[in-house]
Amino acid sequence: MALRFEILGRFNRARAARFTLPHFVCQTPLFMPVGTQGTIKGLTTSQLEDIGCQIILGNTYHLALRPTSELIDELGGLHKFMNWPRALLTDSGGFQMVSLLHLADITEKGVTFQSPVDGKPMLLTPEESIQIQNRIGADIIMALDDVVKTTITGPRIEEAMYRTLRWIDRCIAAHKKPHVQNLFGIVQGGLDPVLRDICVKGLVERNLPGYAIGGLAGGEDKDSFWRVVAQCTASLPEDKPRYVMGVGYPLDIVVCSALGADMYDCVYPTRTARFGTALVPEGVLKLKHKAMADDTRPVDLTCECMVCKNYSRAYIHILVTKDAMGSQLLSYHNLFYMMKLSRDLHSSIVEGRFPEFVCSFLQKMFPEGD
Ligand code: PRF
Ligand code: ZN
Repeated sequence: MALRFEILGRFNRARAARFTLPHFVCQTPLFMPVGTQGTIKGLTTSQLEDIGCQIILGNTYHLALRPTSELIDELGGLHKFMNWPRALLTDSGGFQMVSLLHLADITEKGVTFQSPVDGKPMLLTPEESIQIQNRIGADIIMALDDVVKTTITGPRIEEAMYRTLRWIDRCIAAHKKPHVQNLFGIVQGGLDPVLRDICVKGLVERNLPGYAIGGLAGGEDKDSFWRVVAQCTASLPEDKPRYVMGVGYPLDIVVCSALGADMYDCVYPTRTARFGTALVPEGVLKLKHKAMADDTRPVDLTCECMVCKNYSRAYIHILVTKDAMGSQLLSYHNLFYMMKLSRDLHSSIVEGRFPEFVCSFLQKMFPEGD
């Protein structure tokens, strides 16, 4: 195992930990920004370090197509290639293919899809996904899973869960670098508590260094989503990290952390920035709105980030439709907000004031009389 996970504090089910990975010592709960082609759109790696980013997520699928995993390997791995000294996690690729290309087809062998580069049919097997991720060299690599939308029902959910369990053994067998890279398994099973339970038990038997809860944040209602998280965290091992995949709304991160989850990733903060939306304690602020045109205040009056210290809403309002700098500044602010949220969760749990933090978070987001 190439990680250490030491719990520093708890509040009921919530935990704060020191999470030691080969390239960085992280504090949990933590949020991972998503970088597709080896970059977080709009930010340099030194800016990511400045805002306190500890670990970023890269997508196997994108990196394998361009610049190719062989080239990344030749250049000394993704850390070196993208000039990022801290921790990295790569996702296995299946989910991206299924969600991006509707042409993807899943069989027992793996995921077949048409290459967006030349249109040729390609097959991503569990073995290949791991081989590619071994070449890329991230601190955490993800098993190839069979992901189905939580909004569908019927035997497909069960098939995908059992296939994910069969594939985990192929992933484990293919993994050549367990001493430097941590392979996480992914719990599937839709919204069915019986299937989720079978999947958790099956993965825990394999004694992996960490576990992810997959298949969520795909359009199901909040009650179902939070219930699956609560059920899985209740039966996953206490002393291993738990990662809820694809989750990135601040409120969901607060709720899932209260339920005992430790890690999150999402394109939301950077994607929404490109549409002119800032994350603020009150919820969101739409910088394209007419009212911003003559608003001389910073994006968030309480934010300590470089953008809020130096620029007005009026300035960003102009930029947002005219220049890439607009979305760059908003991405910087939004990721700063996510990093601060992670730090606040960690310190409030360690210092025994998690309930006060959650109350004040909710009061700002849902003020009385609104
Ligand atoms: N599996 C993988 N990546 C993912 C997910 C998943 O279930 C999600 C949740 N929908 C986001 N990213 N491999
Ligand atoms: Zn700011």
